[in-house]
Amino acid sequence: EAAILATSQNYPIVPLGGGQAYTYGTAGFRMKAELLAPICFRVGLLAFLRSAFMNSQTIGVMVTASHNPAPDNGVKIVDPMGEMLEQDWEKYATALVNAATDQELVKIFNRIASELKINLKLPTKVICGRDTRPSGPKLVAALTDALAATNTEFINYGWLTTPQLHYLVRATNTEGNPLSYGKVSEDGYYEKLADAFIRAMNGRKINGTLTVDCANGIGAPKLIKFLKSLPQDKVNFIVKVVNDNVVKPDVLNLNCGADFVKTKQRAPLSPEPVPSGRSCSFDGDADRLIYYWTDAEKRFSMLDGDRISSLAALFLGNLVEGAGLKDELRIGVVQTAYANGASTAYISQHLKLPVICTPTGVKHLHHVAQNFDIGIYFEANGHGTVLFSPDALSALKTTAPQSPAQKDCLDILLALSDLINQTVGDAISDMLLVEVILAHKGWTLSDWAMTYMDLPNRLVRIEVGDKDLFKTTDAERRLSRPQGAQDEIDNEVKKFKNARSFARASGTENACRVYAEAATWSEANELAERVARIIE
Ligand code: NG1
Ligand code: ZN
Repeated sequence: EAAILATSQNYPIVPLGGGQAYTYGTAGFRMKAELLAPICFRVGLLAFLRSAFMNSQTIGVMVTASHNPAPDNGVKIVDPMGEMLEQDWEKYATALVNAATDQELVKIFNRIASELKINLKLPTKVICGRDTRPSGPKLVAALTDALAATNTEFINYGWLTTPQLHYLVRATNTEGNPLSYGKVSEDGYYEKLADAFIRAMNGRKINGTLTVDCANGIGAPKLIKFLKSLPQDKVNFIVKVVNDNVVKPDVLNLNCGADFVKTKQRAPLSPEPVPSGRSCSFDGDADRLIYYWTDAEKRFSMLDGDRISSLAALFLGNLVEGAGLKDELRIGVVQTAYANGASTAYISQHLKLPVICTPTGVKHLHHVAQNFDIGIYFEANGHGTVLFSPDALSALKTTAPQSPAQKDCLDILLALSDLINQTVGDAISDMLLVEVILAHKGWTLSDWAMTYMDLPNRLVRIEVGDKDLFKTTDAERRLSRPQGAQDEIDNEVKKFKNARSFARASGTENACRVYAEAATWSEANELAERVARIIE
């Protein structure tokens, strides 16, 4: 306690003006990096409490601002199984960070400990990673000070992608037990992926070169390490890594990366695209993935999170059928309201798989996906993964194949359960999944895009006086407040064919978002503008 009080003096919290408080949002705490050191110190205290509360299990802390501009940074906590911090604890994070003085901080710290009956004498352990932002080391230093003040064992892994940190947290907590997630090292992560990738390929060949835009972020050096660890005699995977400048801080996420490609609906400004070449983009911490190509006429086509999700659903559904487990394993897909309506129709009507819609933010999707034996979830922005339940894993391991074809399906499914990150969306792992599927199907990106036609759509960001006036129901698809607004939206939607539109307050920015889709581009635009006028 004395140590906390003494160290805390070095990290005075900067009050936000206008009665505003810091909040632990969808992505933890995220803002201009200058404000973050005291927040990281306090998040360190919370990580200590969480580790003690979880009976000395290891907790992770990731320092990153993902796809946001280089001057931003952020910090978030990873739970023992590699999942995001349990939602119930977000309020404790918010309470600690908003304590106005050092004394109040200690008071809140003690109040949380006694409220949750946490034994503060237990040994505790925290591991951390950070992206390539230059502000990272100072923020990790603040975290280190908090962990020293609480006598917490601490490993700083330095540069990691976000999903690598999630991997390491789970691997640490399952080390030496039958559910071991892999070796507790960065190399262990590459070994696990490389081995699973080769098994999942099952002798198939990959066509052509894949160009990977790493957003000038952490994905670049990590992807290069992975490729070095991949035995080239076992799989012919030719990758060209571009936008890999992690030395010049201001180019991070600048005119490149998954968020740029998805929101601007265009290829990165550089390099010049190879006509009809296969490309994909990671975001700044390598947890999002978007595929695309530009044809000889310079027409751009994109395959986003909804496309990855429906591709995975198609392939996994066929494998489960081929493995003879169709009646045993429940496959389902989880999306948000931003998923293109054509993808929802394709999955539910053509693939005949259940689709569930949840509020925005991967933690919501993740939890719902866990209710399936094979739960596929992606946000349209390219963040997502596929979860295999313990029942699914044991069925795959214990089913005795009656034919070589059935054995192949079982082997490939098991390989995919190792290849696909089970903790969080992972651009490297998801990219390998897509490459496996395309190789098995012998598909180009345009073959993949032909599975269905996306509905034209438009997303608009609207500055509003107070976004908290906007409340939603039905997984954010309808407004319950302000009163009457939803009736007005319904009234506009009615006037268009195949149309859908909704408005909600952003969870990460001080703004509202309006989404609209319709049968044609001009109608989607027109509908978005009309609904935007209702919101303004
Ligand atoms: P908000 O700002 O709540 O719409 C955005 C993205 C989400 C999610 C979070 C966290 C859209 C429309 N929204 O949320 O998908 O990724 O950021 O990064 O893309
Ligand atoms: Zn990210």
